[in-house]
Amino acid sequence: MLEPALFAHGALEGGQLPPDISVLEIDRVAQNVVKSHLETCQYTTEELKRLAWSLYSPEEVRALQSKSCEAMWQQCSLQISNAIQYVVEFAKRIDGFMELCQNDQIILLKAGCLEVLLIRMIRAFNPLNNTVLFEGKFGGMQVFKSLGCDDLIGAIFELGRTLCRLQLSDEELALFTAAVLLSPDRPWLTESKKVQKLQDKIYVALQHEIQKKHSAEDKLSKMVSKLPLMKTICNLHLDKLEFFRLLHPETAMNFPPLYKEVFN
Ligand code: CLR
Repeated sequence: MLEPALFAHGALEGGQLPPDISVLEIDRVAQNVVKSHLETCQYTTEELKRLAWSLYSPEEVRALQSKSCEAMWQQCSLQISNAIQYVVEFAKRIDGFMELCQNDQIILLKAGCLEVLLIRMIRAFNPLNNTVLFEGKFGGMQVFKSLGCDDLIGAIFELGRTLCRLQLSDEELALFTAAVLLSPDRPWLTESKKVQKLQDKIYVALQHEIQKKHSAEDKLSKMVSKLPLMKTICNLHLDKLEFFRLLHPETAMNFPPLYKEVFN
């Protein structure tokens, strides 16, 4: 997804709604998406605030760094797989998602769930010390050294930092992740028009939400401008996974089923 079609014809300028969408409907969409997000975000804001104090000690960092590449990949894929389960649950609770054909549901989840995780990551990312939540504690980029993917990790942390600067609220996060999930331009969708309609409403709701505090055009375009970096990260992840599979086929075979299913 690059520019949502809505921006192209200026339907959103000046706070106007497209003629076929009512304020009531937009409120309903926003409420549903925000509720779904809060019910499935894995960690509450309070939990994360408490956890921010538990950092990996230098000894623990050293221990993680001296793990084998295979063991660390296994651990990361398990964490990612757990987090994906929550994204799947989020998708299912978004009005309209379950009404799409099963084929399209799977396509949207497979294509979008890492992007959603990367956006969700900002809740569990501390830009003050450049750390992220991993297995219950916060750690910096060094923690992931044994993966042998410094470029990928570097890109993920860079994204974390730039997204944090936008200071997204949980409402904005909820609507942005829903919009990313419901991208009508994913390859092989059979009912992309239906997906487009759902995404349009979500973007209007997001616009509406941002306008409560900021000039919406500005913040929304900044959010949308991070999508290419996310796509790059997703492709880099697939490259690394493919390479890892070649080197360590037995370990890759034992990755969590959900992780394998989404990224096969
Ligand atoms: C993202 C937000 C979710 C909870 C969550 C679970 C697993 C975390 C992930 C967050 C952020 C990125 C993360 C991941 C586990 C491993 C991965 C820390 C916090 C790092 C960047 C390593 C990536 C390794 C590659 C091989 C993909 O709600």
